[in-house]
Amino acid sequence: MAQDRSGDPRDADYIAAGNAPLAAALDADYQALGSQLARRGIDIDAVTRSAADFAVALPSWGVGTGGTRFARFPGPGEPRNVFEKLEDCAVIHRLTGATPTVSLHLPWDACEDYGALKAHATRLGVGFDAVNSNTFQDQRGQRESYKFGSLTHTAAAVRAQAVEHNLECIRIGGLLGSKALTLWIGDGANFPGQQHLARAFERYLDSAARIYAGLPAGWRLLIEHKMYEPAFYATVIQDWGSSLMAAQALGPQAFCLVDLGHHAPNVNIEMIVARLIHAGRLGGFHFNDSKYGDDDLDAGSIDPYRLFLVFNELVDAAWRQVPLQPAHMLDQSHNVTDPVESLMASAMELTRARAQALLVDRPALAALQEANDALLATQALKRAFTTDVAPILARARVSRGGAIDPLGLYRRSGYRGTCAAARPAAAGGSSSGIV
Ligand code: LRH
Ligand code: MN
Repeated sequence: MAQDRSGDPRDADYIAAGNAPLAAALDADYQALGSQLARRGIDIDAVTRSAADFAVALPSWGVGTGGTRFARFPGPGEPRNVFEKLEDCAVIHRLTGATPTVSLHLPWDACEDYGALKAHATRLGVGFDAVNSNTFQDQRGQRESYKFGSLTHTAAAVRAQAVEHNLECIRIGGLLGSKALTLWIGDGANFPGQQHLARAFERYLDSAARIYAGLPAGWRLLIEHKMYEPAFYATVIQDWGSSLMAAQALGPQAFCLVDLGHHAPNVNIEMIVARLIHAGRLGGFHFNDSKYGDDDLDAGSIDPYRLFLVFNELVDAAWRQVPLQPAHMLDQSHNVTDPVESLMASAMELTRARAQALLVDRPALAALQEANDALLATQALKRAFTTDVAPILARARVSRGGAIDPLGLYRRSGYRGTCAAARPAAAGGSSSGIV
């Protein structure tokens, strides 16, 4: 019978005690899946080791309750500052074993002492992935407004301010051990004629080159495209083509970041991934899911087959020995769920999609593709996607000191309640805005 006492979900003994009652069933399921996969010529332990090595970065802005332009309904025990955000991220990593780093957003996560922040993270057992700049909001006391853009604004003073902010993000990231800057700007136009489409792109390239010049050796600039919002007619970096052109113009440290929610419905995102891999410019992902727009829903919650097909392209490239090190990051907004639970579920969905992609019989698929055997070729993918890899995922988590049932153990731990007591809610109830 699962342990029912509450405890610290980051505590190894608490996790082990929570796993104990579930271990025998996991062993039986793992053995059964192992013999099934062996009949398919697949070594289950090899897949489990690879699943255990998979890591995805957490969005610091994702551990607080998100909102829409209509409303935000804060949940209990919200993190009130970046230190508390890291504590929640550490819970997710301890229970899943798959989220060792956090992607910060500046100035949302600005603090007095980044040395203290780094020490806090080290104590919690987490590190830092890409830092995100923010020139899509005006901060209190800011000299120049970003109302009509930032890096592509017609006024040099505004562009200079935006460049300076990005260079400051690189400096802060350097203090924390980050090795990448994610550059997403909302610059664009709401009406035809409002902006000169070519000159705006030229201003982008000029400003981005000034940021690129500030990149330390070994750093990457991750250019994030987005079809629309906040601009509703034209966005300067609107699609993967604009992003790729910019990366190629800037230099070898510039790459393209694919946020799954930044495309028109039905766009073939795995095809975009294949093209960016071909161009040698696939720098990373913001994983989430969506049904209509940039909904920032939990990864794999709407279209898990699409997520599988994206990882199928990544695993296929690795099989073809294409050098590839994309930064895997989540970028979600949790409006109606406990953010810790959603981020754990999403980290597990990514690990699942990738583990399933590892089950594809690639030599057989290649032969079917060469033979134009469309039916058996697509069946080869479906067979992998429809394999229940849950025992592999659980065993991979345990091998990382994680939980067999992260969501169950998290709920039994009473962590959210503990946070609600320790973090009295800021006054002011539901406000608009995503974070
Ligand atoms: C833009 C975006 C970007 C972040 C923001 C929080 O929609 O995906 O990656 O800066 O969300
Ligand atoms: Mn994003």
